[in-house]
Amino acid sequence: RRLWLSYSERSALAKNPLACRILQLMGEKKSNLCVALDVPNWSELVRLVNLIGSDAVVVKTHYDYIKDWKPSCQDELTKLAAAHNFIVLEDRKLGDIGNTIMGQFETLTSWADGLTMHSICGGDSLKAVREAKVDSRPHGVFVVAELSSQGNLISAPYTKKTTELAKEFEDVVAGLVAQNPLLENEPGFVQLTPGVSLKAGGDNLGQKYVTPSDAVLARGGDLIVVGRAITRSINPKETARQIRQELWSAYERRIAE
Ligand code: 5IU
Repeated sequence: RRLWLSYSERSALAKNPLACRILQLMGEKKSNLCVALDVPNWSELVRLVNLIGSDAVVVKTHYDYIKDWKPSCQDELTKLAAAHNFIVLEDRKLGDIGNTIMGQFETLTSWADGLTMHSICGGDSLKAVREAKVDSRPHGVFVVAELSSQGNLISAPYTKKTTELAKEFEDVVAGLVAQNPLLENEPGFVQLTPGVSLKAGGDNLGQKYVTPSDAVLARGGDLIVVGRAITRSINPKETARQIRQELWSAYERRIAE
């Protein structure tokens, strides 16, 4: 079962190269923290990366959140990723016809290791990812199976169909973005779980939060996305360390069960 195996054991079972690399790096760094850097400008992103880059396995970006993003940021981010040994996930949530997705995937993987994507357009959009011409670095997509936001429109059948597509396209799908353990018998996939903060609750625009330990133990998350709890902390480094610690000890409890 996925939840009882260690990340290192699971890296050998992954069919997608990015999933394999993420699972391996989680074991090496002893971290299951993905930091979401939704910050208004590039200098703020660099400042935060230099503070928390060593604690995170994955840095999740929304490049279009950053007001002064320019093409040179791509190279700079690649250098920061190498210096702090993290993987870059652009949370672009692709969701279009196959041909469009193929072009977007080819362009964005010039700097992002992974991309998020919606399954709304069906199997052929994943076939497009499979057929995209990319460099030899490990790449893959995280497909949105569930959302953390209040009142979102994803239905149970949509979630189920999305998990089936992930299995059908296991070579390109690194995992699912999900709030519940959907692929319990598939240890090669990584469950990316956002909507996590120090305390349960939410914000005033529909985001819902669970705690770090609930994300790992109750929700089955492998790689846990934490944004504002860290980026808006008065001491981001200290908060990142604390959350990293909470996430990792929850994972250790999970595999010891
Ligand atoms: N994100 C979610 N929920 C989702 C998906 C993505 O919060 O269901 I799919 C993204 C949005 C944001 C980050 O970039 O994860 C969470 O940020 P906060 O921890 O600041 O809420």
